[in-house]
Parts: sequence; structure tokens; C-alpha cells
Amino acid sequence: MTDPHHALPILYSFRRCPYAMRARLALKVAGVEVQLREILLKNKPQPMLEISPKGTVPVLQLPSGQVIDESRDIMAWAAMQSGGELLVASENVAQTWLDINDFEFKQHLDHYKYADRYPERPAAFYRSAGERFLMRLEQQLQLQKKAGVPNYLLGLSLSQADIGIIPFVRQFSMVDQPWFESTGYECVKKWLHYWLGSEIFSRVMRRYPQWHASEVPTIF
Ligand SMILES: N[C@@H](CCC(=O)N[C@@H](CS)C(=O)NCC(=O)O)C(=O)O
Repeated sequence: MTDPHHALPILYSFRRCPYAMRARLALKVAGVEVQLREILLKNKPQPMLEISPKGTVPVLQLPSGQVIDESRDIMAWAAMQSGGELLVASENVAQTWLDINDFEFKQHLDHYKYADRYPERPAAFYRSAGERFLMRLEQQLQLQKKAGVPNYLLGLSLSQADIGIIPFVRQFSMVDQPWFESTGYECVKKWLHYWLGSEIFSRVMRRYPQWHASEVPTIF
């Protein structure tokens, strides 16, 4: 008997990784089913390292054998599967936002989150640096609110910018939640809370046991 899951792509993922989260969100929004392989970063499975020796998650392996091992490429691939409409609105603008997220905000986030590893400056310094991104998001979301679409960062629907940025702003908010909730970034808070409270997000954050080669595939 043939394996009914054989034709599904395989996603190597780690639940708490924001890059993996954006990949899972994109796949879910696009309605693409995958075999999920939950890994531990400190004990990466050999089959994953064989197809992607750089050893980061997420990694998507298509039934054709093609490997996509950058989260933004996985989002773009998922967008294509959804007929090209979903997630691709204002693609260039979305990519610019993702660049700022990945190459500026992420660094401030890491410094803020792990401030004890960067004792040259206090955590508040790193937090202020990260806040510059929150301010930009706030300005953009205020415009979206005026246009009647407060839950979308760009245009009239969910885009790769929302999906790609939410996991990182979530991490930032969780470093010191009372502080975050006390800030005046009202539109950012509403946007974040809206998506974190959504059905899609709770599905993406479901817990799965660590993958072992002999197991029945976990369909995500
Ligand atoms: N540029 C990569 C970055 C992915 C990444 O850095 N993922 C982290 C986990 S959040 C990772 O796998 N790190 C490897 C490790 O910790 O060994 C992408 O966008 O997919």
C-alpha cells in the first residue's frame, strides 16, 4: 500500500522559532498541508542536515526533492501555492518591511531579550533601539486604521509582512509584557493581540512531540 502522506512536503520546524513560525503561518494561511517534523536545535536530525547543512529551521522539502531553507522563501512559495493572490499584495513593500525586521529589528530584539549577554549597555538601551521599529509599525497601522483595515499592515488583506513580522514583535512584547502593554503603541498592540488571539495562530502554535524517523508522520 502506498503511503498517503508521501506526496506532502516535509517541514522541519521548531515551535518557538520566529522564522519557523512565519513559515508555518504562511503554509496554514495558504492551505498547504505538510508533514511536520518538530526538531530540537541542540539535536538536529541527520536527514535535515543532509538536505540543509547550514542547520537552521525552517526547512521545507518538496516532494520533487527541492529544498527551501530560508523562511522568506518558504513564505513566497506558500503564497504561490495559494494562487498568487494570497499574501502577495504589495510584494515589494512587504519585502522592504521584512528587510527592516530581519536585518535591524531582529538584532535589537536579541540584544534586548538576552541583555545579560551584552552587558556593555542596559536592556533599556536595546529596547529603545527596537522601539524605533515599533514606532514605524505604529505609524503605518494608524494609516491602516484610518483606511478601515487595522489588522493588516499593508493593503486590504493579510500579507507576508504581517505574517513575517508578527512572530518577532510577539517575542519583543514578551520580554517585559507589563512594559509593552503600558506603551502608547496602541495600533501595534491591537494588531498583535488580534493575530495572537486568532484561530490560525493557535493552530500554528500547537505543541508536537520531537520527531523521530520511525514515526507516523504528523500532518500539519
Ligand atoms: N535566515 C534564516 C534564519 C533561521 C534561523 O536563524 N533559525 C534559528 C532558530 S530561530 C536556527 O535554526 N538557528 C540554528 C541554531 O540555533 O542552531 C531563515 O529566515 O530561515
